[in-house]
Amino acid sequence: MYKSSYLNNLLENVKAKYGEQKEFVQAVEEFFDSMDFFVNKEPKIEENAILERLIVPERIITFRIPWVDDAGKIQVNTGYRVQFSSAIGPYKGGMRFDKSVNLSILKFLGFEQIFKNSLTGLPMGGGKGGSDFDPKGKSDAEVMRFCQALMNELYRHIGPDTDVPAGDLGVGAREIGYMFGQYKKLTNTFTGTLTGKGLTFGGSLVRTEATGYGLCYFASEMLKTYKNTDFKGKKVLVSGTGNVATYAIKKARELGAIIVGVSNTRGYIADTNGLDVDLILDIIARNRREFLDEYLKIYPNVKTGNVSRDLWKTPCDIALPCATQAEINLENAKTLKDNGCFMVAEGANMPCDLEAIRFFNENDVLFAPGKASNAGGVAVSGLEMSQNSLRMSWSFEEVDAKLKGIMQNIFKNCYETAKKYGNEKNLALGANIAGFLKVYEAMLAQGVC
Ligand code: 2IT
Repeated sequence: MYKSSYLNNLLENVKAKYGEQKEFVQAVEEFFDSMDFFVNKEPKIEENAILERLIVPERIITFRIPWVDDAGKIQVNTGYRVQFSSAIGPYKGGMRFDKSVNLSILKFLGFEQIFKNSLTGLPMGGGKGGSDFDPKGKSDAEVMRFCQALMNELYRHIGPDTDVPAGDLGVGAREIGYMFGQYKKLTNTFTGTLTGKGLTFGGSLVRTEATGYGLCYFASEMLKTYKNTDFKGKKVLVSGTGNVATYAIKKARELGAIIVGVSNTRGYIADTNGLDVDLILDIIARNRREFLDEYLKIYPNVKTGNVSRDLWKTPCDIALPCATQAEINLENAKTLKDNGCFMVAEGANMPCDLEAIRFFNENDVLFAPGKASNAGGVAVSGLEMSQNSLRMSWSFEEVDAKLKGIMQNIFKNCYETAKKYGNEKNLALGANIAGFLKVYEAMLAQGVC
């Protein structure tokens, strides 16, 4: 129950109307947790129905994706693009290909993206899309035909000043390349309509590393500000073996951390003396799926198990959940705290559930919400858009320095906002209010639309 009856009524309506969209409802509730006293201080929010408007996407496109597999059989998937908010810029956000994809997940991701993109300081609205296509076991030719079939419909809804998709789970440089090729063919234009492109056709250096590196830059600011320390000698757990986890592991190690546990969907490995990071990175690059088996062949004595979330039972100083949503529940959160973990920074989108977040904030575990700490990926996407518009490309060092500056600014903005509103340790509060303010002012200025 909130103090604000406006928020209570709204949340009740959201639950009544979208009750079955549990991921979306959690994302809204997590955001409302930060809005309670703020909506009373700012009566214009209610007067202008800002939150009522913000929780309904401007547009949702759902479409059929028919494609032909290698056996000549016709397959049909569902495609989506949730164009959530264009208050501060063209819709911007990734495409996710995974069999779990549904409207609830894409609405939660699109909603988060509004505030995340706002926090980057770049002019990007919020959007998200994807398909229930399962890339596992598909041939390269099948992935290409699927991406082309998807773009045959999506192309009419996107554009460099309208909506700029990128990657997310299951969508990397290969998929972006195929989608870009088809978009270019259908529109007869060569524009920066997708980000995460290959380096030979408009992609930005550091886009691949950006989310994981950005997470570590943000976490470094937390360590410095709250604890007057850094990553050196800290024991770190990282979940996931995807793009975010890979570069988080790499950067954390570079900054002096000891990686004591890693997981994928099949289980985890842990060694409180530190895992062999070079070997981990080498296996991930070659054979992600057999990651645990390969590692265990060489280090048969490390601790292991086939339940991914048991990773969180490993004693650590810092946890970086980088796999996917709902990886850390209340029980995992309590175990982390009991075993000495003092800081959790989200690399994935919403890996901690609402009870876990509330537990961290109430029990003196520093917590960074993904919309702030994983914003590095979309920030470099924004820099890719700038480079495309300028018809220029910046060096690795230039983009990396800009990324670092953006992550430091996001931290500062979240921290100072949290402090201003009475709880300097609550970065979720800071991120939600700071991200919201820019969107809110833009919505007020643009009238009822
Ligand atoms: O969750 C995210 O921020 C992303 N998947 C990146 C989106 C983007 O447009 O680069």
